[in-house]
Amino acid sequence: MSEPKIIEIETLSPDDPFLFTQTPPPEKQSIYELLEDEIMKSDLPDSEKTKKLSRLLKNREKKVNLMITGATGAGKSSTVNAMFHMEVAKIGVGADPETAELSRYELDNLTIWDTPGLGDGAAKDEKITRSIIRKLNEADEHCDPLIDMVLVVLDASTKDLGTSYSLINNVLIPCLGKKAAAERIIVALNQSDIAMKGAHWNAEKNEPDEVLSAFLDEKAESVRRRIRESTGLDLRPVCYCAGYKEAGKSQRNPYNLTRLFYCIIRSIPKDKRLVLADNINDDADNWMYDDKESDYRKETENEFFDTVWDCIADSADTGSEIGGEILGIPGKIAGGIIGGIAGAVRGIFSAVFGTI
Ligand SMILES: Nc1nc2c(ncn2[C@@H]2O[C@H](COP(=O)(O)OP(=O)(O)O)[C@@H](O)[C@H]2O)c(=O)[nH]1
Ligand SMILES: [Mg+2]
Repeated sequence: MSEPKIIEIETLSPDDPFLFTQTPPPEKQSIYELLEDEIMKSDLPDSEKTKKLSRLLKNREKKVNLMITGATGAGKSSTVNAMFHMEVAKIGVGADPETAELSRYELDNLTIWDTPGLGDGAAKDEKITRSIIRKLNEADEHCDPLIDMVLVVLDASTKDLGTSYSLINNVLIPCLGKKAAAERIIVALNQSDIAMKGAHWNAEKNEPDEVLSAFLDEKAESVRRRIRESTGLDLRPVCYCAGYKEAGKSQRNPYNLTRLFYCIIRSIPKDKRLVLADNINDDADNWMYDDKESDYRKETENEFFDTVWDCIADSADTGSEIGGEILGIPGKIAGGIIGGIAGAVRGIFSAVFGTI
């Protein structure tokens, strides 16, 4: 399993002084390498291969920055650990966040900004809020917003969500503006398993029974209403369970992590999504249980296939895709490579998700 390459406490100073790197363990083959292989293996003319490889290389430079925020103990670290190939610090015990500044975790081109929880005192809250606002206003080297999306983790098992509402309604949405907020904020209700104090959770199937499902729907609806009434923005929360694995104790697998991951990839710019494919946690148990409202694993795979196609195809290929005859030879070009690419994407996800 890969480990985060860089772990650092964000100092919010402009010149990032504390960068240190660990030697990464041997890598599994990345999606970029698989795609490179497919392009090389294809019967495309050499000039086409070169064009496609160049596009792929450009795409490989993309970076994704996710911010994860919410109250202390909501399950932010657990969520990141379950979803990605990184062990994010310790899973918190106790209520005291170590620092009032943001922590940064990096794995390849994926950076996660973890904010300490709010609600541990007004002075601390103000400091954290200011750090969040500054980070959300930061631009990357292309003058695009640095933070691609914000995941707000709420604890479904608590009645007191006041601090989280205040964070969403008074900080995140006003800071991003309504349009960007609609696209880039995901509200997620974690700890669905213990939302009714542990009752109505079917441990064998690792899913809520009907009573708990209805309770969670109502909880999600009430969160949605609170945000809409205050900001006019309609965000539909995802109920899930990050699960836990503690040595010597019973283990609980994640639930609906597939749905959450699917929402996350859809919320980040299309040309950056491959970064996530490369860093997804490949423990199949983490992706086995969900509400089956949709086939999230299949949809995720499709989403990535579209992304890959967009990233290496050019206008001639696209023309051939729709027109077929219009461009003649490019039609063949598209056909000659599309199967290999679909296979590579499917291969990655069957390995990660276990089946498909
Ligand atoms: N029952 C249950 N416990 C969870 C879940 N997610 C996290 N936890 C537990 O909640 C506690 C706080 O989690 P942590 O990830 O450190 O929260 P953070 O402070 O938001 O980073 C830990 O003891 C976790 O094991 C979940 O989905 N279900
Ligand atoms: Mg944490």
